Amino acid sequence: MTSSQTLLSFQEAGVLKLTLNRPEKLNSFNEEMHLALRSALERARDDDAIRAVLLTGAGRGFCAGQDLGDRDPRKGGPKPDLGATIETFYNPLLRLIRSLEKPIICAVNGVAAGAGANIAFACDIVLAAQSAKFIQAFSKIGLIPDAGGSWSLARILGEPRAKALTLLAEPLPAQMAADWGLIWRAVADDALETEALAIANKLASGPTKGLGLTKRLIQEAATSDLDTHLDRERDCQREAGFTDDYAEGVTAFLEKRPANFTGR
Ligand code: LHQ
Repeated sequence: MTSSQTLLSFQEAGVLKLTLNRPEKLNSFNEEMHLALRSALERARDDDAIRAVLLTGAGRGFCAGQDLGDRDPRKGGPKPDLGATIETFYNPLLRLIRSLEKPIICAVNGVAAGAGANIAFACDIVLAAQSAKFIQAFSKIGLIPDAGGSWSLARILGEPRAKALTLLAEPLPAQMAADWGLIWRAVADDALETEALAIANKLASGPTKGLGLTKRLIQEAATSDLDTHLDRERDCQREAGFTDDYAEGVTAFLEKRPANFTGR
């Protein structure tokens, strides 16, 4: 199933596989790809049959951030309002990724630069091919790390590494990204697709409500105190306990058989 030439979309067994598809531009974002990705994620949010999303890139790159050819300064004209681009495209995308109550698996198949790297870091489980690298390319063109990068890098890595990565814009190899806790795993290039799909399939046949609430709680932890968070755990556990999947999980355990979760 293809929704746009710039984004390949394929749905099977509860997994929505999305492939950024501008390989000749290392899958950098133009408006069309932004809109296609946003509407695909909105569909994932609204369609109960979709229980996990797998995001990857076509060709040798994952995503090189914004298409820099879109605003060629050599053409003259007024200076662009990049804040408007962030407000219109990147911030809604990041909010969709983070608020989707279904797991998003990201398979970083090659270089991830600028917003491309930070979109990957916003996903829930990130696998990268050993040959992939992450580049905070922003400082090379006089910009600041966007797509949530200045937030996520500071939180995950702490100031020293976050500052060096963003100020120097040196490539971070996939294995080091894994060693630093920025991603889940670096895997052999030829194993990436299979391993990412296996994780997506596993999560798509999991207890979707409980997984979604888990994602939300882990994210909220960054900005809440323990007391508040204990209350949130109580509320979310109550919600999880009302699901059919909880009853099925316990029944399956007692009957010594694999659970058959339906996502309800
Ligand atoms: C590209 C791009 C690209 C267009 C490779 N655009 N063509 C938000 C708000 C508003 C505005 C600004 O930005 C943002 C957020 C951002 O993401 S800012 C950061 C934007 N991204 C970058 O600065 C990265 C630019 N790309 C690179 O530095 C390199 O291409 C990397 C390091 C990613 C890969 O290097 P190589 O493996 O050597 O590949 P390459 O440079 O030869 O690229 C291959 C082709 O892809 C090439 O086209 P060509 O026609 O010459 O074969 C590039 O021009 C094109 N391409 N990135 N972002």
